[in-house]
Amino acid sequence: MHQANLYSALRAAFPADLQTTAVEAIEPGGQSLYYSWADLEHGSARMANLLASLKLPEGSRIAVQVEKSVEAMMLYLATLRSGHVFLPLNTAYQSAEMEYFIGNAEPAVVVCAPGCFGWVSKLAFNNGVGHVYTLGADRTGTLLDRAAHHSDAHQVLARKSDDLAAILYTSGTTGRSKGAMLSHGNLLSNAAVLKVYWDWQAGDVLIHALPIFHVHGLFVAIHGALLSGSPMIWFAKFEPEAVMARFKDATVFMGVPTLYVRMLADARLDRDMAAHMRLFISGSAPMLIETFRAWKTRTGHSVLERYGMSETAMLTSNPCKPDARYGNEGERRGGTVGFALPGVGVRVHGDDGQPLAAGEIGNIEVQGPNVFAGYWRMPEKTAEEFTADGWFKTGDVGMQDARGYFSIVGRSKDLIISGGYNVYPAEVEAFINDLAGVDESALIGVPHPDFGEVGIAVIVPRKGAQVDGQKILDALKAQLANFKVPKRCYVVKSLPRNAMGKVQKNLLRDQYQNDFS
Ligand code: MLC
Ligand code: AMP
Repeated sequence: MHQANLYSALRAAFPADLQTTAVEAIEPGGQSLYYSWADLEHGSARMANLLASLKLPEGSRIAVQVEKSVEAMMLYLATLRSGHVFLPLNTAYQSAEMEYFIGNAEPAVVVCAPGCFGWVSKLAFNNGVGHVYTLGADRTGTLLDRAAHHSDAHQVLARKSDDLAAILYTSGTTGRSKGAMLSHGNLLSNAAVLKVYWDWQAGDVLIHALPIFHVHGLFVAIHGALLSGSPMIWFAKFEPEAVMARFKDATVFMGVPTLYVRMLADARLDRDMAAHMRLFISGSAPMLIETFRAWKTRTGHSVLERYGMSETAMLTSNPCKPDARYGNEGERRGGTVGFALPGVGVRVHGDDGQPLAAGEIGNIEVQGPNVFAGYWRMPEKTAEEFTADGWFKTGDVGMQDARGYFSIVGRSKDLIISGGYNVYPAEVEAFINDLAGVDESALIGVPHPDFGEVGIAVIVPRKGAQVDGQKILDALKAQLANFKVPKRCYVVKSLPRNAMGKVQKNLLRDQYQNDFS
């Protein structure tokens, strides 16, 4: 049953000549480092053999908080092939956040950046983790040292379709983060659908400039390229100028809207520069129609916007080209997220659970082979997020027009999406409320020209306490991932509340909506 292991499916798509380039990694100084398909196969085999030598129970969690590198991708592939569960963690997470993830997921192995070994290993060993390795962006660290002693041949472990491949932590509206459990079958079905829908071809070259600890960079981008045997041009960090300079050698680019906004800010972006490109894809956050139009005017390309989430991978997509099979004429409509992907059920229901007609706004619910198996060790939370007839409640609010295009118009979950990263107000507010002198707080999302949306904090001090907004921000910076830290903090006498006593965040959002305009 090898075929159900996602790695086997990816491996089967590698080109016949394994010595050709699979990844051109752009080093910090600008020089290129080339990895062949054989390097991916053998490098991941060595790491898989290292994991096998630890004699871990099948399905052990391998938690990874490292800078982006091709070796980090190999570690993901090694985890798949050895039948364990990959648990990627944002490099911005600090110790309180890491402690929660490690305590909750109970990984058998933690891999961290060499510079973080001191505090991460302490946390890990205190939580019963047996093995801690390091992996640096410059290919240093104990993971590669140890893996080098192992064979570069490895028999991929047989997996069933519903065996777990990865856990992605995603915060909840209340309480702590939940680990979305994704199976080999979830990920492979989604990758296979996107391969056809986005018309991946041998000859495509993907510019990979996203982080690899979330769905977009880890699954959508990497699976897309590997499953079509397409090489990648690999940037550890997004730099607009360096990325645009490689459009001439590439065909596909994926980014969150902020990346497009930043490239548009460069006056050199024009049709000539983008002439070799076939497809620009955006997702993870809404792309403003102004950005969509500006990109079309400057480059001649209509960005293909798609919609997905950690629990489900990709759900809807604008078309890549006209395709009668899917009943579309190929038009990519700005401001929409396109059609339900083949095999994926997407519906809009009212709060009463009844289906809504075209054009009516309601809750987006989904179903399909891509939908996750549930939240790690949280059966009650999992049950709450599904309807009685088995559809997953996305927490997104939207509509479907008469032609079948879906649009996301809001969220029923209290969530801010900033530069493509999710910020859960409840989590940040809990940290703020614990600070000295704070009585209560509200974190709200407001429009921002670069990040699309950013969080700002509105806080009420305790009676008689002197609270300084900047000091609050400094204190948060020391405890929270940087993208969760509010961009501004306002101290007020009270928060607006409705008759039920609930904070009226909509009024606060109205009040501060032009803060960054
Ligand atoms: C960085 N900062 C952010 C931020 N990124 N603040 C808010 N939101 C963000 N996204 C902070 C920095 O710490 C810094 O703070 C200040 O803002 C300026 O940072 P910068 O130098 O401009 O940031 P940079 O390093 O260039 O990163 C920006 C970015 C990055 C847009 C390249 O955020 C990014 O890679 N975003 C992509 C996220 C992503 O891949 N999402 C996919 C999720 S999957 P200070 O205080 O230090 O100055 C998903 C499902 C799906 O959602 O459908 O795909
Ligand atoms: P995450 O939990 O990080 O996977 O984020 C998933 C959420 O990102 C979704 O529930 C949506 O709210 C949002 N999202 C993803 N893609 C889009 C898009 N194209 N437009 C609007 N929102 C999006």
